[in-house]
Amino acid sequence: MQNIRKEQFKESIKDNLKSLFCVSIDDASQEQLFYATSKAIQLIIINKWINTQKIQKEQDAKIVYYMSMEFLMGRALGNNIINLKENEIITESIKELGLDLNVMENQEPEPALGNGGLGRLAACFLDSLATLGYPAMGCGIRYKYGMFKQQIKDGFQVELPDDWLRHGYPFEIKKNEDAVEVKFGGYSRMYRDVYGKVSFINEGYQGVIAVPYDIPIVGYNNDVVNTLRVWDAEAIFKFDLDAFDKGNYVNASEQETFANTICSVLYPNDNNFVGKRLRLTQQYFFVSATVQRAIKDYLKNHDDLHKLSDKIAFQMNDTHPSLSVAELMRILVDDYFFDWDDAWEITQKTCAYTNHTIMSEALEKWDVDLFKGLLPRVYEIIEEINKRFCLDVSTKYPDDYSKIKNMAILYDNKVRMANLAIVGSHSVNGVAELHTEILKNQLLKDFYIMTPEKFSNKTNGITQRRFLLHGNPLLATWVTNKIGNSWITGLQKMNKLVDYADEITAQNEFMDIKHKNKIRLAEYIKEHNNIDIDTNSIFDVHVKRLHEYKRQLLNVFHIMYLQNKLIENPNMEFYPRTFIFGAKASAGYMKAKSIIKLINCVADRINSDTRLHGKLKVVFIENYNVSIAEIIVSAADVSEQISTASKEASGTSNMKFMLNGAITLGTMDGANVEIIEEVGKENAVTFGLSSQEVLDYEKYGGYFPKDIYDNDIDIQCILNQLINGYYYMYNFNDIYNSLLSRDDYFILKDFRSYVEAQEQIEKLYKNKSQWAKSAILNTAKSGKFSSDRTIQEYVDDIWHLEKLN
Ligand code: 26W
Repeated sequence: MQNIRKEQFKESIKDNLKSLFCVSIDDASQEQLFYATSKAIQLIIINKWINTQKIQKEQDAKIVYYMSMEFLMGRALGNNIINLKENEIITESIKELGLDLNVMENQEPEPALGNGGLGRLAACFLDSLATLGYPAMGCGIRYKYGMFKQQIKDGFQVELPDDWLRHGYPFEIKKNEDAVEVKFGGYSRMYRDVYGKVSFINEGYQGVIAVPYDIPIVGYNNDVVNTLRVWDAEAIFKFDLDAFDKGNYVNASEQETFANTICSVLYPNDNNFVGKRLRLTQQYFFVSATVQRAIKDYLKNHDDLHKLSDKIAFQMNDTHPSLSVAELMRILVDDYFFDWDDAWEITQKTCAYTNHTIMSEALEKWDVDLFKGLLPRVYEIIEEINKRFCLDVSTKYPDDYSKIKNMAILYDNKVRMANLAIVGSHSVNGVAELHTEILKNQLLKDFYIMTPEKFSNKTNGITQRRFLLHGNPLLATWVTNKIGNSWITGLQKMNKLVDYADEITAQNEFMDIKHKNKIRLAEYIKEHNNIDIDTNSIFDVHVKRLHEYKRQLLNVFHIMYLQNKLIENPNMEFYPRTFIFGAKASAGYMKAKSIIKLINCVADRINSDTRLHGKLKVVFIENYNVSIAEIIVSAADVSEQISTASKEASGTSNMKFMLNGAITLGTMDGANVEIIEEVGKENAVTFGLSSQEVLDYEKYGGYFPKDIYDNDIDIQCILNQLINGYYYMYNFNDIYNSLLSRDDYFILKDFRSYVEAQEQIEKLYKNKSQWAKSAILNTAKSGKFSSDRTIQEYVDDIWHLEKLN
């Protein structure tokens, strides 16, 4: 039986090579082999996919639509092979054909349809939903160009387009029959129907066709295949001239340009609102398409939209899909003639919102004129929602205008998307305990006081299938040998490793695997950066988006400090260190780009300074993405999680590092707090101001960085090196000036405490056995941070889904 299946699979690859590329297996390029193999795997997936949809229909199961502008999926081939039950058959067949799976995997373009944490979380959630067997569809945008590719030229970041679809993507399937029309602009006209009832119709609009492409999400070892649906825009005339109202467009090519622009690029902004019309167009485009399609599908098997929330949940991933609230209202009121109050009840029961940031510059507030011009009818709906909500508020708090000021959806000529999402949802959640407390007590305090029942916490998680089973096969096998494989779908089982933490052989094995992973990363660095690094040094890793609040600058200042100390005192006691960075800066974020240049200047200077005898190395890994993350995370000794307390909602790389046995060096921020709670203070190193201290300083206008500078010679030396030509005559006046005038992220304030924490790390690392024990305990105690746990909480408290069976 096994052999027959293997032969079939091998034939399928060969057939694909012929039909797709007209080549035999001997002449095929690696790229063709990747594509043909992926198509063969897709065929196995499709049977399960069709079956999942059949069961879902028969069971009439409730489904969650996870609405997100970003899905940072990473490569699919390897992950699909792992999650499919046919894992062994596939890998053996590939071997028997003489092919190298690793080489093939490296051919896959990474669908990088996300910036960072928010998009990667969405991808982990889809993996967990499928693995737990819950009906779910991820809904987003099929950006033609995903996250830009980063090149470092002369130390500077250069952005190149990521043309991931150029050679086609083997796992997607276009679904023409599920296309819908989305309308922009024009005006809304009131009319009376035959019964005299007032209704509204949108006229003079510009329409585009939203066409979905479906990508399978394979559950682990359970035959469930869910869907990631990404929408593309096509001009109407191209799609079907007769079936749709053509509107009053000027000419056909204008239509096509408009359609092509909508899904052209992913905005590379993370935690920073820019307010561009095209971004709002993207938001409405995918929201409207998703909501329209969901209702049409619901009505295929149901006739009462009053019961919509029994079968559908819309989860809004941050405020980017907040328009779901208004769009659902529009459809119910305008297209299905619902009374406002009924429509509102349905909408609130169906929608739910997750907040991912408290950074004020990240909050979406659209200019009213821009909004009205693009979405006139939706704006009217929002006006009505706002009017009724403000009436509620002023009835409840007649003498307190501050309540309206804070909670109104329309205020100061802006449409406030967070307020729209909160008002229109039955559930609002934060992504870590501390973050949720800050939402309740600070940012969203008035909403919490008014509707406390809406608020809950859902601490983030990550999928162990990608970040251990796929990314770190050596450790995955070791864990399975020790405790069995139940951790793959039940990460709490990792706790059994506690029994091995004190065992010397287990410690040696664990650190040996870490060392092998360090060699794998060192080879990558040699190949890509041409830097030799010492695999016996401490690998201290800081990888995430470049943002001032994430404080890569604090890390660099400490490296400069070490460099100065080592040059001053060559014989000082020092354990060799390799500092590894990876980070993309938003293209327009000048300060972030300066910090990248600084890291590279410091790296060049240190790596070539013979006085340091190779004890200190600094590496900036270009184009940090999911694939390289898997390699980096498994090789890390120290996980840098050093955000200014209160600013990082959760962080999720902290969890990936913990799972892979790295020790957290962090502030008491986001999910770090819970990581430390799980693993114990003695197995992590913390430092810095608390979130309350930061919030208190901010309340009273900050602190005086100049006082710290004046009293600390080491800090003076570092800051002066930024501007005195020390780094190849390149000056960082922007960084220097802003730090000394207003250090918004408390870098100088936390510097000494960070230095001490780093000394503590060195001390701990020198005790090999103690370090190994802590590393094992980090892996052992990572159970809470599986996205399987997070998803189960969303299901129990918010979505109330039933498993497919
Ligand atoms: C409008 C511009 C913009 C773009 C992206 C604003 C905000 C965002 C995201 C919400 C930023 C983001 O990715 N937030 C991260 O979400 C992760 C998942 O919950 C958290 O772990 C991170 O702490 C948070 O920064």
